[in-house]
Amino acid sequence: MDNHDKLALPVGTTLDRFIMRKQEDFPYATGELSQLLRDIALAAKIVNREINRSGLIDIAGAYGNRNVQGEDQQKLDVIANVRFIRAMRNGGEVCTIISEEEEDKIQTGNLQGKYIVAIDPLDGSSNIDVNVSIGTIFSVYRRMSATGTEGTEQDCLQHGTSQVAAGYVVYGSSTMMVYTTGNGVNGFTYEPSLGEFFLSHPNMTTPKTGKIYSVNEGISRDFSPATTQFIDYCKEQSFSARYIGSLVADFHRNLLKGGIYMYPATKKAGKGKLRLLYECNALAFIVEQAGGKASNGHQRILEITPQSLHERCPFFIGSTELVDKAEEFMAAELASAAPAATT
Ligand code: FDP
Repeated sequence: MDNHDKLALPVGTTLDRFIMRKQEDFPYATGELSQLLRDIALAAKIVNREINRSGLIDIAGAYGNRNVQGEDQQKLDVIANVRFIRAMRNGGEVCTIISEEEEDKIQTGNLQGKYIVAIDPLDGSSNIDVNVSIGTIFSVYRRMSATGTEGTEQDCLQHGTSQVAAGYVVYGSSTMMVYTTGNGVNGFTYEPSLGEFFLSHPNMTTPKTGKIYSVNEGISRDFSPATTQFIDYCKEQSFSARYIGSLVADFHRNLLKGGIYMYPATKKAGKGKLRLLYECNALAFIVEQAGGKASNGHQRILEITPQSLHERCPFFIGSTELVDKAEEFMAAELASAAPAATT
C-alpha cells in the first residue's frame, strides 16, 4: 500500500472521540457535559436527515399531509424541537430547557440533571422551505439551584459569561457542528455515509477585521442614524454585502472569512429581533473564544443581565475591529443625544 492509496488515509477524529479526549484533560470531570454534547450531536444528525428529506416529504405528503407510517406531517421546526428536547430528556443531564419554540421553560423531569440548555432548534425558519442553509443554536449553563429539584427561573436567566458550553449546527452545503467549552472553538463536518461528525476545523479563529457586512438593508429606513452611518462606512470601504437571512449561516461565513453581522434596533423593534438567551449569547461566547467580539452596540452581549426567557437584544457580532467601529458610531450618537452640561 503506497501513501497515495485511499486505504493509507486516516479517517480523522470523530466528534465523540474528540469530546472524550477533552474530558480526559479534566481529571474530576464526571462526563455529564460530554454526554450532553453527544446527545445534542445525535439529535443534530436526526434533524439533518429530516432536513435533507424535506423536499421529498413535501412530495410524499402532498395528499393529506400524512407520511407512509400514517403519521401527520410536521413542520421542520416542530420536528427539530421535538428531537432536541427528546434527546436531552432521555440523556438525563439536563433538568430544564428553554426553547424558541415554547413559551415556558421545559422541565425534563431529570431532577438530578446539572445543566440548563437554551436552544433555538431550527433557526432561519423563513429559509426552510426554499432549500437555503439553516441552523441550530444552543447554550449550556450549570444550574444554580440544588439538584433534586426542578430548574428555576434564576437558573435560566444567567449571564452569558456563565455558559459552560455553546455551539451551533449549520445545515448547509455540508452539515457542520461548531462548539466551545471555553477553551477555543472547534468545528466538525458531518460525513453522511459514515454517520459521524469529523474534526475538520480545529482551533478556529476569526480574522481581526474583514470585508463583509451582513444586515437586512431592506428595513434600513427604520434604523437609527448611527446604524445607517456605520453601514455607509462599510460601503465607503467597499465591503461586500452578504445576507442570507439565516443567522447561523451568516455568522458562520463571517467567522471564517472576517466581517460583521448585525441585527440592530429598529423603530418598530427597539430591541431588535434576535433572542438573547438562545441566539445571541451562544454565538457571542463562540466568537469571543475565536478572537472576535459581540455587542448590543454599547455593551458586551455576555454581560447583559437577562430579564425574561425570550427577550431580544440588538446584535453586532464578528471581527473585533468592525464591532469596535460599530460601537464608535453608537457611542457618538449617544453622546450627541445627551443633554449639554450646564455651567
Ligand atoms: P428567521 O426569522 O427566519 O427565523 O432568528 C431569527 C432570524 O431568522 C435569523 O436567523 C435571521 O438572521 C433573521 O431572523 C432574519 O430576519 P429578517 O428577515 O428580518 O432579516
